[in-house]
Amino acid sequence: MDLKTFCKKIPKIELHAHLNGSVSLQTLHKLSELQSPADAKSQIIHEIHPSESLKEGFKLFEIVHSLTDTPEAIFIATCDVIQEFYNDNIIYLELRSTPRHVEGKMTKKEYIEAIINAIKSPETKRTGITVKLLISVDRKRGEKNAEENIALAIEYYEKYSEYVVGIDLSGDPTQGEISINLLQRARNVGLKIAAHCAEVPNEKEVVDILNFKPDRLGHCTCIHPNLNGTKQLYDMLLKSRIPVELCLTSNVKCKTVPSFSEHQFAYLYEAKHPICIATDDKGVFGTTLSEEFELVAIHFGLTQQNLKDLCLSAVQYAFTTEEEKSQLSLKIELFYNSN
Ligand code: 6MZ
Repeated sequence: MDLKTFCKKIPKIELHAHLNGSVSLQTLHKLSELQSPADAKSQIIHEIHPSESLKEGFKLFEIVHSLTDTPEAIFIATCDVIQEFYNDNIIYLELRSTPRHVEGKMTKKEYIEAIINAIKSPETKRTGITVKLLISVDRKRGEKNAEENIALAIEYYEKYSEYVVGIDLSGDPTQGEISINLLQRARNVGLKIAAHCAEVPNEKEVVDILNFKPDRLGHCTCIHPNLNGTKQLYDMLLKSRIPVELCLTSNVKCKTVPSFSEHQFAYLYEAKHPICIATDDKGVFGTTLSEEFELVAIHFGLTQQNLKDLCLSAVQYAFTTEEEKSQLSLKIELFYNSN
């Protein structure tokens, strides 16, 4: 079996996928048809092509947001994203999303419920994929907004702990600032914490995040063993043993990493630090998890066995029960035994 086919066929675990960043062009077209002529964004959609910089990526999120501004649109977008991950042989998916209030159209609660309804829908159940939700806090929107999202995450975790499992701290890394300690409230009730970390250089924030000890970290692009001033952060990261979600295409397209071969995957993998491979925003950056697996195999010489180990270790970092982890591991083992 060639590498591409193999990477597609492995049962995979996706732990870092932003809902709106994952919406495909096909779904955006579908959503634009739902809008009234006055709102129609079809013109804009023709201009969408995978982002080539961090700034462009964040502009694209705004365009996607303008099309996912009702509970109906969020429901459709979530169903489609889940189906696309399923078609790429993802067996366990953690989606993360920032609840939005759109005046006259959608409340934050309706936003969250639309996602949960999509996860619970018969279409999703039929696939057999397991889907969980992390509620995101956008660093740009300030502490009051963060507290509101944390309160909602706690409320929905108490009602739907089967689906709502964690909080994600994200948003444009060049804008705003949120104290990670705000998330302690969520952690106290049992929600897991995933925090974007060092996507751009920010030593003080990285130290605060590492001291907080989130359950997982996103990116850690600017914690490099050989760059001036970051060696100490790198040692701190390695000592923490906190799993890092790595998104190669996203980082290279955002130009926070110069090339695939220089990606932080190389030295974190070499150091045997816990890592997993993820897409980040498969729509906005034009990728799939299979392609991300292919990239690590090509650029870092990983064997089929190494790819299996990556899948199995991702299971261990998932925000789910031990029982579910055993079932996921079994599916991966079964695939390897029969291929
Ligand atoms: C930081 C990111 C991100 O929440 O509307 N987001 N935050 N770094 C990244 N790397 C490129 N990619 C996406 O999905 C889109 C939102 O996810 C966050 C941003 O806040 C973006 O607006 P949702 O579903």
